[in-house]
Amino acid sequence: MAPAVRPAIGALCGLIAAGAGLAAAEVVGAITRPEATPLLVVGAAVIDLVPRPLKEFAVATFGTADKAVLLGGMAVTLAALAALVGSAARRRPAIGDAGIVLAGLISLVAALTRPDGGLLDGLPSLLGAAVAIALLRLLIARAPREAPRQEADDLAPASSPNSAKAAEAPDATPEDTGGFDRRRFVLVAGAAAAVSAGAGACARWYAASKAESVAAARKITLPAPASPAPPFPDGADLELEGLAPFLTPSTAFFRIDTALSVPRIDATTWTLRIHGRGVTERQYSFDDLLNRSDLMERDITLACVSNPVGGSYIGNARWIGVPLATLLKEAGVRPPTEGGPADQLVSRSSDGMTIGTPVADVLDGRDAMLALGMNGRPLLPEHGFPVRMLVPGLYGYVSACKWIVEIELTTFDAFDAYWVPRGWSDRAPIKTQSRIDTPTSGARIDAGRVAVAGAAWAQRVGVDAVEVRVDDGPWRPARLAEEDTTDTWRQWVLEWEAEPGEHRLSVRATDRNGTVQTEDEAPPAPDGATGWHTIDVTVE
Ligand SMILES: Nc1nc2c(c(=O)[nH]1)N[C@H]1C(S)=C(S)[C@@H](COP(=O)(O)O)O[C@H]1N2
Ligand SMILES: [Mo]
Repeated sequence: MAPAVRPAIGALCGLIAAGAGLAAAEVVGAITRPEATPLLVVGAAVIDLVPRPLKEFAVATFGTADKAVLLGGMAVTLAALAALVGSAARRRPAIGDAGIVLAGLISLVAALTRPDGGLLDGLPSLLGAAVAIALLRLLIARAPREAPRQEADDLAPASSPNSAKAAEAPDATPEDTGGFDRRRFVLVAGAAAAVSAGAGACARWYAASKAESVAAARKITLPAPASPAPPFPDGADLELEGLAPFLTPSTAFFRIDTALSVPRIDATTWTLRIHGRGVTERQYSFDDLLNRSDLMERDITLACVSNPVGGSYIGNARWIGVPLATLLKEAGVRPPTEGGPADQLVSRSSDGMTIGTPVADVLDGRDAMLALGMNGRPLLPEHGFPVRMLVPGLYGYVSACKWIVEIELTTFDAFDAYWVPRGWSDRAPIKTQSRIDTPTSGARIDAGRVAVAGAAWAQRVGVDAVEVRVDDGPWRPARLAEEDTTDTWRQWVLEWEAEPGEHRLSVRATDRNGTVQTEDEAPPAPDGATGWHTIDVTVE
């Protein structure tokens, strides 16, 4: 029997080779495009491919940490596969090559099929795979071999605890063929691991500093908007403990998107192209938009269709932007009712997201905008810097394209936006909803007077009433905070004399048309959750 490498050593070789491959890819990616490195492109492909139920499960279980969970899961899976391939490659080096080629191919295909990708995006995957193959072969060739057990036993009696090989490594066993082999291997493997870790870290650091310099180009001063929003009325924010503030700070604003790494866009080179049916093609730079004389400022509440009843994927901010209707009319867009040939506006982002919005909604007089600012500052990268779209009354996935670079006028018949083939409705107005913020579900509270408070929204129409029900009691009207606009959420509070025991609280809103929020429970898919937010509390 030929001397063999132990499975654990093979697995270690596989791990180091995989790490070195990823590090090499990071180095190449840092120079070409950091978004095109294997973990990110494969992760992005996974996000695009997961079936709706799994995506819903991930959002429901991990919330906005879903991306970290995905990357972590991929790292663990990759490590396990690398160990397997490495240990198989001990006897059959071709298996090692094949495993890495396969991984490289998956990564290559993922990189080249990214909507924002170019041919250069294949480089990190290719070079990473080449480095991993070469290193795995080298490590396996250098790995210490154990003699078949029979021979080893014959040799064993000669070695004593004081012999050189036992002293050099505490876990050395009599099967080792020699200290020299082992030391060489430890050196080579250790060096490979250290160089990979160092190079990977440097590449990451370099990519991040490049992104920072792009962000520095963001030292932009927003001009005073021609149409400012009046300060929101006194009393729109009840300022109660546990109640979400009326205006959501940008850093606390929910973030929902498919971008594994936040696109870093240089505003000085950014352009927006408007084209398609019934328009004269136009192109705008960031300065074109910033210097317009018709900037408007509006408070608009943005909700995600994935928001479960009572959930937190909703926020309210003060946005500054260009009136989208004006911009479109300049390009010749007419509403379908006036003979316009397009009924769908498709916005595209730098990372290839497509979002379809009814042209009629954008042109019906609501404050649809291309937002340049959020809460008095340029947009944060996470929320779409340099420019995003907003259309009051529509869920984010059919209206709020971040990192927007293109607007195409087309029809709903001709084009399905990203989420439509994935099982979500092509039209999705925000449904009337209400939420109890305080007390929280499962809370233990003291008997006596308790402020039950939350928010309600019925965008475009306005909230006219909110009622709270305790156990099987009657619906009691809550006190409404002042209304800012019909496009913002509205706070409410009910003073409740809480008596000891277990209690169940429910809330429902009524809009200005007199329509009561439906009790029927619907999940987020395909077009938004419904039902009454209900919580249980213990009063002591
Ligand atoms: N480019 C891009 N824009 C996007 C998305 C996305 O995945 N990519 N997600 C949309 C969805 S589903 C929502 S709810 C809003 C969320 O905006 P926010 O992250 O700023 O809160 O952005 C929308 N715009
Ligand atoms: Mo969303």
